[in-house]
Amino acid sequence: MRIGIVCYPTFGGSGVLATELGKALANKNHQVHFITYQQPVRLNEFNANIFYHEVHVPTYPLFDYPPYETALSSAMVDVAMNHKLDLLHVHYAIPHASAAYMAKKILEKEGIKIPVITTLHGTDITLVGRDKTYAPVVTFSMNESDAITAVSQNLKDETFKFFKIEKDIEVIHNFVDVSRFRKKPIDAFRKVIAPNNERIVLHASNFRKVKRIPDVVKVFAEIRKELPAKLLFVGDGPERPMAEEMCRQLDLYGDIRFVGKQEQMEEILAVSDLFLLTSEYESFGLAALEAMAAGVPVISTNAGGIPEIQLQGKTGYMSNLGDVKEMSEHAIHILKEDSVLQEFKKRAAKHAATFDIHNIVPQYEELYNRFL
Ligand code: GMT
Repeated sequence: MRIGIVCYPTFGGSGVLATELGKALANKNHQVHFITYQQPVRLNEFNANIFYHEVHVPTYPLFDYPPYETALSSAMVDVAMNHKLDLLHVHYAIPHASAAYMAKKILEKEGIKIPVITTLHGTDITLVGRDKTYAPVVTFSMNESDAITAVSQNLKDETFKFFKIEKDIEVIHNFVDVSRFRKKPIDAFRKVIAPNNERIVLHASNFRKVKRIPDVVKVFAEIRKELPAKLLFVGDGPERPMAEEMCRQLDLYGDIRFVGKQEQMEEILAVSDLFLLTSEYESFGLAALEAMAAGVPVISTNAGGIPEIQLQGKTGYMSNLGDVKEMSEHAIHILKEDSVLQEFKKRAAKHAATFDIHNIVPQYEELYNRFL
Protein backbone atom coordinates (compact mmCIF):
# COMPACT_ATOMS: atom_id res chain seq x y z
CA MET A 1 0.00 0.00 0.00
CA ARG A 2 1.05 3.62 -0.46
CA ILE A 3 0.11 5.45 2.71
CA GLY A 4 0.29 9.17 3.46
CA ILE A 5 0.80 9.95 7.15
CA VAL A 6 0.13 13.41 8.56
CA CYS A 7 1.13 14.22 12.14
CA TYR A 8 2.79 16.73 14.40
CA PRO A 9 6.50 16.05 14.06
CA THR A 10 7.34 17.05 17.63
CA PHE A 11 7.98 15.05 20.80
CA GLY A 12 4.21 14.74 21.53
CA GLY A 13 2.74 11.27 21.84
CA SER A 14 0.63 11.53 18.69
CA GLY A 15 3.69 12.33 16.57
CA VAL A 16 5.70 9.56 18.21
CA LEU A 17 2.94 7.02 17.65
CA ALA A 18 2.35 8.12 14.04
CA THR A 19 6.06 7.93 13.26
CA GLU A 20 6.48 4.51 14.85
CA LEU A 21 3.44 3.32 12.89
CA GLY A 22 4.93 4.63 9.64
CA LYS A 23 8.25 2.92 10.36
CA ALA A 24 6.51 -0.36 11.19
CA LEU A 25 4.43 -0.20 7.99
CA ALA A 26 7.55 0.53 5.94
CA ASN A 27 9.22 -2.52 7.48
CA LYS A 28 6.23 -4.52 6.26
CA ASN A 29 6.92 -3.31 2.72
CA HIS A 30 4.31 -0.59 2.52
CA GLN A 31 5.40 2.70 1.00
CA VAL A 32 4.99 5.42 3.62
CA HIS A 33 4.92 9.15 2.89
CA PHE A 34 5.22 11.47 5.89
CA ILE A 35 3.68 14.87 5.19
CA THR A 36 4.74 17.17 8.05
CA TYR A 37 6.19 20.62 8.60
CA GLN A 38 9.43 19.20 10.05
CA GLN A 39 11.21 15.89 10.07
CA PRO A 40 9.40 13.88 12.80
CA VAL A 41 11.71 13.41 15.80
CA ARG A 42 11.46 9.64 15.77
CA LEU A 43 12.12 9.47 12.02
CA ASN A 44 15.81 8.96 12.52
CA GLU A 45 16.75 6.01 10.33
CA PHE A 46 17.04 5.33 6.62
CA ASN A 47 14.41 3.12 5.10
CA ALA A 48 13.93 2.80 1.35
CA ASN A 49 10.15 2.63 1.84
CA ILE A 50 9.92 5.92 3.74
CA PHE A 51 9.50 9.30 2.07
CA TYR A 52 9.40 12.64 3.80
CA HIS A 53 7.57 15.63 2.33
CA GLU A 54 8.00 18.90 4.12
CA VAL A 55 5.01 21.23 4.32
CA HIS A 56 6.25 24.76 3.69
CA VAL A 57 4.14 27.51 5.17
CA PRO A 58 5.39 30.69 3.53
CA THR A 59 4.98 33.92 5.42
CA TYR A 60 3.71 37.11 3.86
CA PRO A 61 3.47 40.56 5.44
CA LEU A 62 -0.33 40.38 5.30
CA PHE A 63 -0.46 37.19 7.37
CA ASP A 64 -0.45 37.51 11.12
CA TYR A 65 -1.26 33.80 11.04
CA PRO A 66 0.30 31.93 8.09
CA PRO A 67 -2.31 29.43 6.83
CA TYR A 68 -0.72 26.07 7.80
CA GLU A 69 -3.92 24.16 7.11
CA THR A 70 -4.13 25.39 3.52
CA ALA A 71 -0.47 24.60 2.89
CA LEU A 72 -0.99 21.14 4.39
CA SER A 73 -4.03 20.38 2.20
CA SER A 74 -2.06 21.42 -0.88
CA ALA A 75 0.86 19.21 0.18
CA MET A 76 -1.52 16.26 0.66
CA VAL A 77 -2.98 16.81 -2.83
CA ASP A 78 0.49 17.04 -4.34
CA VAL A 79 1.81 13.89 -2.65
CA ALA A 80 -1.39 11.92 -3.27
CA MET A 81 -1.30 12.73 -6.99
CA ASN A 82 2.42 12.38 -7.62
CA HIS A 83 2.97 9.29 -5.50
CA LYS A 84 -0.39 7.66 -6.19
CA LEU A 85 -1.31 7.28 -2.55
CA ASP A 86 -3.89 4.68 -1.63
CA LEU A 87 -5.00 6.43 1.53
CA LEU A 88 -4.33 9.27 3.93
CA HIS A 89 -3.98 8.60 7.64
CA VAL A 90 -4.04 11.76 9.74
CA HIS A 91 -3.11 11.85 13.43
CA TYR A 92 -4.57 14.42 15.83
CA ALA A 93 -7.82 15.89 14.55
CA ILE A 94 -6.86 19.58 14.64
CA PRO A 95 -6.35 20.72 11.95
CA HIS A 96 -5.32 17.53 10.22
CA ALA A 97 -8.80 16.06 9.75
CA SER A 98 -10.20 19.22 8.14
CA ALA A 99 -7.08 19.68 6.01
CA ALA A 100 -7.52 16.09 4.81
CA TYR A 101 -11.18 16.71 4.02
CA MET A 102 -10.18 19.66 1.84
CA ALA A 103 -7.50 17.57 0.10
CA LYS A 104 -9.97 14.76 -0.49
CA LYS A 105 -12.46 17.11 -2.12
CA ILE A 106 -9.80 18.62 -4.38
CA LEU A 107 -8.64 15.15 -5.40
CA GLU A 108 -12.24 14.12 -6.14
CA LYS A 109 -12.42 16.93 -8.72
CA GLU A 110 -9.36 15.38 -10.35
CA GLY A 111 -11.10 12.01 -10.47
CA ILE A 112 -9.04 10.58 -7.60
CA LYS A 113 -10.83 8.89 -4.72
CA ILE A 114 -8.78 8.58 -1.59
CA PRO A 115 -9.97 7.34 1.82
CA VAL A 116 -9.11 9.42 4.87
CA ILE A 117 -8.56 7.83 8.27
CA THR A 118 -8.42 10.07 11.32
CA THR A 119 -6.83 8.89 14.56
CA LEU A 120 -7.84 10.77 17.69
CA HIS A 121 -5.10 11.03 20.28
CA GLY A 122 -6.25 12.98 23.30
CA THR A 123 -6.40 16.71 23.75
CA ASP A 124 -7.64 17.08 20.16
CA ILE A 125 -10.87 15.80 21.75
CA THR A 126 -10.70 16.37 25.48
CA LEU A 127 -9.26 19.87 25.61
CA VAL A 128 -8.62 21.77 22.40
CA GLY A 129 -11.22 20.14 20.17
CA ARG A 130 -14.05 20.62 22.64
CA ASP A 131 -13.52 24.35 22.74
CA LYS A 132 -16.17 26.07 20.65
CA THR A 133 -13.42 27.76 18.65
CA TYR A 134 -12.79 24.41 16.97
CA ALA A 135 -15.70 22.08 17.81
CA PRO A 136 -17.88 22.56 14.69
CA VAL A 137 -14.96 22.00 12.32
CA VAL A 138 -13.65 19.04 14.33
CA THR A 139 -17.12 17.43 14.41
CA PHE A 140 -17.68 17.95 10.69
CA SER A 141 -14.27 16.68 9.63
CA MET A 142 -14.45 13.61 11.90
CA ASN A 143 -17.81 12.70 10.37
CA GLU A 144 -16.40 13.20 6.88
CA SER A 145 -13.45 10.88 7.57
CA ASP A 146 -13.92 7.42 6.09
CA ALA A 147 -12.90 5.91 9.41
CA ILE A 148 -12.14 7.25 12.86
CA THR A 149 -9.93 5.50 15.37
CA ALA A 150 -9.27 6.36 19.00
CA VAL A 151 -6.28 5.23 21.02
CA SER A 152 -8.38 3.96 23.93
CA GLN A 153 -11.93 3.01 24.83
CA ASN A 154 -11.94 5.98 27.19
CA LEU A 155 -11.13 8.40 24.37
CA LYS A 156 -13.84 6.83 22.22
CA ASP A 157 -16.37 7.34 25.04
CA GLU A 158 -15.24 10.93 25.57
CA THR A 159 -15.61 11.63 21.86
CA PHE A 160 -19.18 10.35 21.78
CA LYS A 161 -19.94 12.31 24.95
CA PHE A 162 -18.89 15.65 23.54
CA PHE A 163 -19.36 15.47 19.77
CA LYS A 164 -22.24 14.42 17.52
CA ILE A 165 -20.49 11.58 15.78
CA GLU A 166 -22.48 9.74 13.16
CA LYS A 167 -20.25 6.71 12.69
CA ASP A 168 -18.45 4.11 14.72
CA ILE A 169 -15.08 4.84 16.25
CA GLU A 170 -12.66 1.95 16.31
CA VAL A 171 -10.36 1.55 19.27
CA ILE A 172 -6.77 0.76 18.31
CA HIS A 173 -4.52 1.07 21.31
CA ASN A 174 -1.10 2.69 21.27
CA PHE A 175 1.71 0.20 20.79
CA VAL A 176 5.35 -0.23 21.60
CA ASP A 177 8.20 -2.07 19.93
CA VAL A 178 9.03 -4.22 22.90
CA SER A 179 12.30 -5.47 21.42
CA ARG A 180 13.62 -1.90 21.23
CA PHE A 181 13.03 -1.29 24.92
CA ARG A 182 14.78 -4.42 26.15
CA LYS A 183 18.08 -2.60 26.58
CA LYS A 184 20.80 -3.49 29.06
CA PRO A 185 21.47 -0.55 31.38
CA ILE A 186 24.66 1.38 30.60
CA ASP A 187 26.51 1.28 33.94
CA ALA A 188 28.48 4.45 33.28
CA PHE A 189 25.27 6.34 32.56
CA ARG A 190 23.62 5.05 35.71
CA LYS A 191 26.66 6.08 37.74
CA VAL A 192 26.53 9.65 36.45
CA ILE A 193 22.95 10.04 37.61
CA ALA A 194 23.05 7.91 40.74
CA PRO A 195 26.70 7.67 41.88
CA ASN A 196 25.78 5.94 45.13
CA ASN A 197 23.37 3.52 43.54
CA GLU A 198 20.32 5.55 44.51
CA ARG A 199 16.96 4.56 42.99
CA ILE A 200 16.23 6.46 39.77
CA VAL A 201 12.74 7.88 39.39
CA LEU A 202 11.69 9.20 35.99
CA HIS A 203 9.13 11.57 34.57
CA ALA A 204 9.00 12.30 30.83
CA SER A 205 6.50 14.62 29.22
CA ASN A 206 5.92 17.88 27.42
CA PHE A 207 5.53 19.69 30.76
CA ARG A 208 2.03 20.96 30.17
CA LYS A 209 -0.47 21.71 32.93
CA VAL A 210 -2.38 18.51 32.21
CA LYS A 211 0.68 16.54 33.44
CA ARG A 212 0.46 17.98 37.00
CA ILE A 213 4.24 18.39 37.34
CA PRO A 214 3.98 19.71 40.94
CA ASP A 215 2.55 16.32 41.96
CA VAL A 216 5.62 14.62 40.50
CA VAL A 217 7.88 16.83 42.62
CA LYS A 218 5.75 16.26 45.73
CA VAL A 219 5.78 12.47 45.32
CA PHE A 220 9.53 12.54 44.83
CA ALA A 221 9.96 14.68 47.95
CA GLU A 222 8.16 11.96 49.96
CA ILE A 223 10.24 9.19 48.39
CA ARG A 224 13.44 11.10 49.25
CA LYS A 225 12.43 11.21 52.90
CA GLU A 226 12.38 7.39 52.98
CA LEU A 227 15.22 6.30 50.72
CA PRO A 228 18.11 7.57 48.62
CA ALA A 229 16.78 8.47 45.18
CA LYS A 230 17.28 10.72 42.18
CA LEU A 231 14.62 12.17 39.91
CA LEU A 232 15.17 12.57 36.19
CA PHE A 233 12.94 14.99 34.33
CA VAL A 234 12.96 14.36 30.58
CA GLY A 235 11.31 16.76 28.14
CA ASP A 236 10.49 20.40 28.13
CA GLY A 237 7.48 22.68 28.09
CA PRO A 238 5.67 25.54 29.77
CA GLU A 239 5.67 24.10 33.31
CA ARG A 240 9.40 23.45 33.49
CA PRO A 241 10.54 26.80 34.99
CA MET A 242 7.92 26.45 37.72
CA ALA A 243 9.08 22.88 38.42
CA GLU A 244 12.72 23.99 38.70
CA GLU A 245 11.74 26.74 41.12
CA MET A 246 9.68 24.31 43.19
CA CYS A 247 12.63 21.89 43.44
CA ARG A 248 14.88 24.71 44.67
CA GLN A 249 12.34 25.78 47.25
CA LEU A 250 11.96 22.24 48.56
CA ASP A 251 15.72 21.93 48.67
CA LEU A 252 15.61 18.96 46.29
CA TYR A 253 17.58 20.43 43.43
CA GLY A 254 20.68 18.37 44.21
CA ASP A 255 18.70 15.17 43.64
CA ILE A 256 16.87 16.22 40.50
CA ARG A 257 18.13 16.54 36.96
CA PHE A 258 16.34 18.23 34.11
CA VAL A 259 17.81 16.66 30.99
CA GLY A 260 15.54 18.31 28.40
CA LYS A 261 14.24 16.65 25.24
CA GLN A 262 15.85 13.28 24.58
CA GLU A 263 15.55 10.97 21.62
CA GLN A 264 17.09 7.86 23.19
CA MET A 265 14.33 7.12 25.68
CA GLU A 266 15.20 3.42 25.71
CA GLU A 267 18.62 4.17 27.20
CA ILE A 268 17.18 6.41 29.89
CA LEU A 269 14.45 3.91 30.73
CA ALA A 270 17.02 1.12 30.97
CA VAL A 271 18.59 2.76 34.03
CA SER A 272 15.28 3.85 35.62
CA ASP A 273 13.47 2.17 38.51
CA LEU A 274 10.10 3.93 38.55
CA PHE A 275 8.05 6.11 36.21
CA LEU A 276 5.72 8.80 37.57
CA LEU A 277 2.67 9.87 35.58
CA THR A 278 0.46 12.17 37.66
CA SER A 279 -1.64 13.54 34.76
CA GLU A 280 -5.17 14.81 35.16
CA TYR A 281 -5.92 13.15 31.84
CA GLU A 282 -4.19 10.72 29.52
CA SER A 283 -6.14 9.22 26.66
CA PHE A 284 -3.70 6.31 26.84
CA GLY A 285 -0.30 7.21 28.29
CA LEU A 286 2.22 6.09 25.68
CA ALA A 287 5.12 7.27 27.87
CA ALA A 288 3.95 4.89 30.62
CA LEU A 289 3.67 1.99 28.17
CA GLU A 290 7.22 2.62 26.92
CA ALA A 291 8.39 2.64 30.53
CA MET A 292 6.66 -0.67 31.22
CA ALA A 293 8.16 -2.17 28.06
CA ALA A 294 11.58 -1.31 29.49
CA GLY A 295 10.61 -3.04 32.74
CA VAL A 296 9.93 0.15 34.66
CA PRO A 297 6.89 0.04 36.95
CA VAL A 298 4.52 3.01 36.87
CA ILE A 299 2.93 5.11 39.59
CA SER A 300 0.09 6.99 37.97
CA THR A 301 -3.33 8.48 38.35
CA ASN A 302 -6.32 6.45 37.22
CA ALA A 303 -7.34 9.14 34.73
CA GLY A 304 -8.65 8.56 31.21
CA GLY A 305 -7.31 5.49 29.48
CA ILE A 306 -4.53 4.69 31.95
CA PRO A 307 -6.55 1.83 33.53
CA GLU A 308 -6.54 0.21 30.07
CA ILE A 309 -2.78 -0.32 30.34
CA GLN A 310 -1.90 -0.51 34.03
CA LEU A 311 -2.62 -3.56 36.20
CA GLN A 312 -3.25 -2.32 39.71
CA GLY A 313 -0.69 -3.67 42.16
CA LYS A 314 1.10 -5.61 39.42
CA THR A 315 2.67 -3.26 36.87
CA GLY A 316 2.51 -0.38 39.34
CA TYR A 317 -0.30 1.45 41.08
CA MET A 318 -3.00 3.93 40.12
CA SER A 319 -4.44 6.54 42.49
CA ASN A 320 -7.05 9.25 42.29
CA LEU A 321 -5.96 12.51 40.78
CA GLY A 322 -3.93 14.57 43.24
CA ASP A 323 -3.66 11.84 45.88
CA VAL A 324 0.01 12.52 46.43
CA LYS A 325 0.01 10.71 49.77
CA GLU A 326 -1.15 7.41 48.31
CA MET A 327 1.07 7.73 45.24
CA SER A 328 4.08 8.31 47.51
CA GLU A 329 3.25 5.32 49.71
CA HIS A 330 2.95 3.08 46.69
CA ALA A 331 6.17 4.41 45.18
CA ILE A 332 8.06 3.74 48.41
CA HIS A 333 6.58 0.25 48.63
CA ILE A 334 7.88 -0.55 45.13
CA LEU A 335 11.30 1.01 45.61
CA LYS A 336 12.20 -0.03 49.13
CA GLU A 337 12.98 -3.71 48.69
CA ASP A 338 15.00 -5.06 45.79
CA SER A 339 12.91 -8.21 45.59
CA VAL A 340 9.63 -6.24 45.37
CA LEU A 341 11.07 -3.91 42.73
CA GLN A 342 12.26 -6.86 40.63
CA GLU A 343 8.79 -8.44 40.70
CA PHE A 344 7.15 -5.20 39.56
CA LYS A 345 9.76 -4.79 36.83
CA LYS A 346 9.12 -8.29 35.50
CA ARG A 347 5.35 -7.91 35.49
CA ALA A 348 5.50 -4.46 33.86
CA ALA A 349 7.64 -5.79 30.99
CA LYS A 350 5.43 -8.86 30.57
CA HIS A 351 2.20 -6.88 30.44
CA ALA A 352 3.61 -4.29 28.03
CA ALA A 353 4.16 -7.11 25.55
CA THR A 354 0.38 -7.33 25.01
CA PHE A 355 0.70 -3.91 23.30
CA ASP A 356 3.62 -5.01 21.17
CA ILE A 357 3.89 -3.52 17.71
CA HIS A 358 3.27 -6.97 16.17
CA ASN A 359 -0.13 -7.19 17.84
CA ILE A 360 -1.36 -3.69 17.08
CA VAL A 361 -0.01 -2.66 13.66
CA PRO A 362 -1.99 -5.43 11.85
CA GLN A 363 -5.15 -3.80 13.22
CA TYR A 364 -4.33 -0.66 11.24
CA GLU A 365 -3.50 -2.72 8.15
CA GLU A 366 -6.79 -4.54 8.44
CA LEU A 367 -8.60 -1.20 8.71
CA TYR A 368 -6.79 0.20 5.67
CA ASN A 369 -7.65 -2.91 3.65
CA ARG A 370 -11.34 -2.41 4.34
CA PHE A 371 -11.23 0.96 2.58
CA LEU A 372 -9.23 0.03 -0.47
O1 GMT B 1 -2.96 15.33 23.83
C1 GMT B 1 -1.79 15.51 24.13
O2 GMT B 1 -1.33 15.79 25.21
C2 GMT B 1 -0.84 15.38 23.08
C3 GMT B 1 -0.95 14.06 22.48
C4 GMT B 1 0.10 14.19 21.50
O3 GMT B 1 -0.27 14.46 20.40
O4 GMT B 1 1.23 14.14 21.84
O5 GMT B 1 -0.79 12.99 23.45
C5 GMT B 1 -1.86 12.10 23.48
O6 GMT B 1 -1.56 11.10 22.55
C6 GMT B 1 -0.74 10.02 22.97
C7 GMT B 1 -0.57 9.05 21.81
O7 GMT B 1 -1.79 8.55 21.37
C8 GMT B 1 -1.35 9.37 24.21
O8 GMT B 1 -0.59 8.25 24.61
C9 GMT B 1 -1.40 10.42 25.32
O9 GMT B 1 -2.00 9.85 26.46
C10 GMT B 1 -2.23 11.60 24.85
N1 GMT B 1 -2.16 12.68 25.85
C11 GMT B 1 -3.23 13.08 26.52
O10 GMT B 1 -4.32 12.59 26.39
C12 GMT B 1 -3.02 14.19 27.49
